[in-house]
Amino acid sequence: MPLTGEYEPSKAQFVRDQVELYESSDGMQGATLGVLVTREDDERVRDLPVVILTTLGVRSGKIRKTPLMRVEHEGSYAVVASMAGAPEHPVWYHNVVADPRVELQDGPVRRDMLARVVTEDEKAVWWARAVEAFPDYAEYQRKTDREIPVLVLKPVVQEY
Ligand code: F42
Repeated sequence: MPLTGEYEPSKAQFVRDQVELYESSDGMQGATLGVLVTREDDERVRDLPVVILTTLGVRSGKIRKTPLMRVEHEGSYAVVASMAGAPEHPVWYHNVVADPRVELQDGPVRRDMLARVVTEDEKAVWWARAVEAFPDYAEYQRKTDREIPVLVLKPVVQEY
């Protein structure tokens, strides 16, 4: 069941713009982030895939939308509350902890999902997948004492 409510765009212009472009182009535009990736002796800018997470504002109850790096494995996704290694969690993380019903848009496909914070071995597996998808996560974790949370999203199975 899709989340309902009034959409409140982010205060951050680049976030608002990317969400707008992503949604208005049905995920065909604004769906990547240009990242300088250095691997062994190869360094180049790669366009890495981005998804849009929709959450319910924990205070406002409004619909909030956040671009995040795409980390997918066999139909499940991880979202990483990295906030570029800032000392505090991003606001969207608190929204999801308060209400795990989220929507995820991956390109043209939007799905209802349930989110769960993962820990220990399960987190280690998803963290490795996340760093593979977006190497900067490793750098972000190195630069902060905050343990960067990882949440796994699984599609909601419609009961009939
Ligand atoms: N951020 C990540 O943490 N991980 C990523 O993988 C990631 C990838 C990414 C790719 C592309 C891109 O353009 C941005 C990317 N970001 C990534 C940044 C991400 O989109 C967010 O900007 C960032 O994580 C910060 O999230 P935030 O939720 O803290 O955003 C702030 C700026 C924000 O939008 N604040 C809103 C505002 O209006 O100030 C409030 C949003 C909100 O949910 N409010 C709550 C409510 O009830 O409505 C109340 C919250 C409260 O406690 O007051």
